[in-house]
Amino acid sequence: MGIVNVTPDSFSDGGENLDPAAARATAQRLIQEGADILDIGGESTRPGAADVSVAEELSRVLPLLVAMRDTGVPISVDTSKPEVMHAVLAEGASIINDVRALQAPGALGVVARSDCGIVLMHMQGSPRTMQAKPHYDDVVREVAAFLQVRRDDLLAAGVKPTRIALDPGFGFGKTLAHNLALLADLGRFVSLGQPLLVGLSRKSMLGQLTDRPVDHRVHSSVAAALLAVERGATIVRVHDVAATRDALRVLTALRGQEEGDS
Ligand code: HH2
Repeated sequence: MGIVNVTPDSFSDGGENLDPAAARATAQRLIQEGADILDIGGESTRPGAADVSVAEELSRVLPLLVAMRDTGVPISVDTSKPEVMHAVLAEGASIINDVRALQAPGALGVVARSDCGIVLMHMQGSPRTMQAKPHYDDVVREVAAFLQVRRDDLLAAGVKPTRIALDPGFGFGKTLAHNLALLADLGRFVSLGQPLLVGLSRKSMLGQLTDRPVDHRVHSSVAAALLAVERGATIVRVHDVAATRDALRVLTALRGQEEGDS
């Protein structure tokens, strides 16, 4: 899943795609590099990010969605607002990726009435405050329990399980230790029975581990994506599609070899 943030303030690509032609060029490049899905975001969720109105978010997301919807690559929209969900689904989005797991009033109903794919992500707190003092007694158990409840709420609303992917939400109300515990125990999330999406690309935990600024985290991001897929992730949400693709080709070849051996 290749990331295109049409925002002034995203932590990694903020401001790069505000011009519609630049946004299209980024999206086309990610497709050429091998993205299977494009994830378009119009609201930054980095720690401390400002709120964005429905009208503003739609004015950022819709032109790119309309430009890219006939490329054959499914478009995911990263949003938490039911009004935005409704509008982008009407304009051809295939997936709603919600870092707030459809907790906004009305959001669950909007996706349940459509046939879109859904990503439910875990976050502790809200972007404004989430990194202030994250606390868990058992991060893996609590995050898995939350995702299971949200998944079951969708099933109760009549959504088929094949439409739902889960995401532990790396960096969303989590310390480095929490993030590492989640990555080490990714199998617990796989055992919930849904495809697993993991987003570690260029995130601050990689900065903490490597002491590198955000534009020098490609190598650590590729390593993180590879480790996530090895532990069962089915979708990796990344900025650096070409580099991630190459790494995953090596893993795929190795898996093919191992299957041939057994
Ligand atoms: N991370 C970000 C945004 N959306 N969605 C899912 N499902 N999982 C994630 O880990 C995730 C996400 C944050 O990264 P980015 O979009 O690069 O930055 P920003 O939120 O500042 O736009």
